[in-house]
Amino acid sequence: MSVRRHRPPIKGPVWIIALISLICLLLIGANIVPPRGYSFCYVFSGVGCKSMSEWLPLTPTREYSDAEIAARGVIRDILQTPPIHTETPKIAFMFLTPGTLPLEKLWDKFFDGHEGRFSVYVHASEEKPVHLSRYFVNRDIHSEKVVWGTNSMVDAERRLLGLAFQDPDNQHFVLLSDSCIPLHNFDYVYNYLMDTNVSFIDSYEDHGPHGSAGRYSEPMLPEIEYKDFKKGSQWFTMKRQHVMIVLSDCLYYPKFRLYCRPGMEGDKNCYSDEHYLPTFFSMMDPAGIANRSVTLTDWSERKWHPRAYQAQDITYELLKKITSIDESLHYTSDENLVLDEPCMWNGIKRPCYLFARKFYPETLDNLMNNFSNYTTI
Ligand SMILES: *[C@@H]1O[C@H](CO)[C@@H](O)[C@H](O)[C@H]1NC(C)=O
Ligand SMILES: *[C@@H]1O[C@H](CO)[C@@H](O)[C@H](O)[C@H]1NC(C)=O
Ligand SMILES: *[C@@H]1O[C@H](CO)[C@@H](O)[C@H](O)[C@H]1NC(C)=O
Ligand SMILES: CC(=O)N[C@H]1CO[C@H](CO)[C@@H](O)[C@@H]1O
Repeated sequence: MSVRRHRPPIKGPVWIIALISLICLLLIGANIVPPRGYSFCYVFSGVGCKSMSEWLPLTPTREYSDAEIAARGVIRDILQTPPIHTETPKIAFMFLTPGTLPLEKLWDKFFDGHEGRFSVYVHASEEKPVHLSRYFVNRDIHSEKVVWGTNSMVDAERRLLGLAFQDPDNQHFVLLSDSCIPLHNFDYVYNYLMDTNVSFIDSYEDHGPHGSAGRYSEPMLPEIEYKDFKKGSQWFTMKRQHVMIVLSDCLYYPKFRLYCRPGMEGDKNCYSDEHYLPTFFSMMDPAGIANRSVTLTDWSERKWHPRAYQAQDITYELLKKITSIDESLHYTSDENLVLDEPCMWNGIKRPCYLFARKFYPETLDNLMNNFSNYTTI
């Protein structure tokens, strides 16, 4: 079931990046000075937008702006470019944390013996972490303050992606927090993520007050329509092509930056970490995402914060239960509707979760002692 193939290195991505940079510059220019009537299509083709639009396969339901046509064209091309497989494909594990990672020793155990197949990045937003594991030493990236619920969260995610993207061996990218634990052993996680074509990005419709009804606002138009606005957990895994389209997005993210934030229009609170990626990917590559997260967050208590596990909760039964869940539940705020879907992986039903949160620091010893037992369930 392996999808790894070896191709000679090609110059394609260099061109793509150059093209993206050019288009970003043009888009920034287009946004500063709205140049109605002057289209940058001429810059490229000299033949005008009419012939340009002839080769666009999409039939838009409305007329796209120049910036959208450009963005969609670039994104389509990136998605159609086959991934370049390197000799040593790696998974980038990107940790978003205030400071020292309390469960680092558990992750050390998880990584042990798998050198060369992963890389670690730590974004510590409050204080410089103390590292106990050799896999984490010198892996702190430049970081900035992260205020919960604001765009600084998405900025930090993009900063991690941008840095991890520098290593061409990184083929899949995983976002984790300081309270996340691995639920399976390294080989299981590696194969689950690498032997599939999708990104595990959560995306679903919630028409309630904590979904589009309460959080969408009209200035997002025309690029983001009400029907496009999706919700999902921020804890994603992403394949390399998807990272490329996120890093090159200089049209849709600015809309969220401006119009999806706490205190919008007086009483609206929008949290872009729960909406930007779910919306962006459901618009740009709906079939390329799994519409579910592989990180378990237990919302079953339906409180403002998810359930957090303490030392006495860590039993064989609990770990067995969460590692075997094979249906994903989405709790919406739309009359408390719960959406229940089987977790599919390459067309077969499999356990949903590779990671789980939130685990208090005090759970470390129990998890360490039981790691080799529960990860082989
Ligand atoms: C992934 O996509 C490629 C072509 O895009 C296809 O040949 C391959 O079978 C796919 N792999 C899986 C596991 O779906
Ligand atoms: C994810 O949901 C979209 C609809 O929003 C659907 O088109 C797509 O097929 C789904 N992806 C998978 C892998 O099921
Ligand atoms: C893990 O622990 C449970 C409970 O003690 C035991 O029943 C099970 O056989 C163990 N599994 C492995 C793989 O060691
Ligand atoms: C199932 C299992 O192995 N449980 C053990 C988990 O770790 C604690 C100590 O940290 C042991 O007491 C349990 O027996």
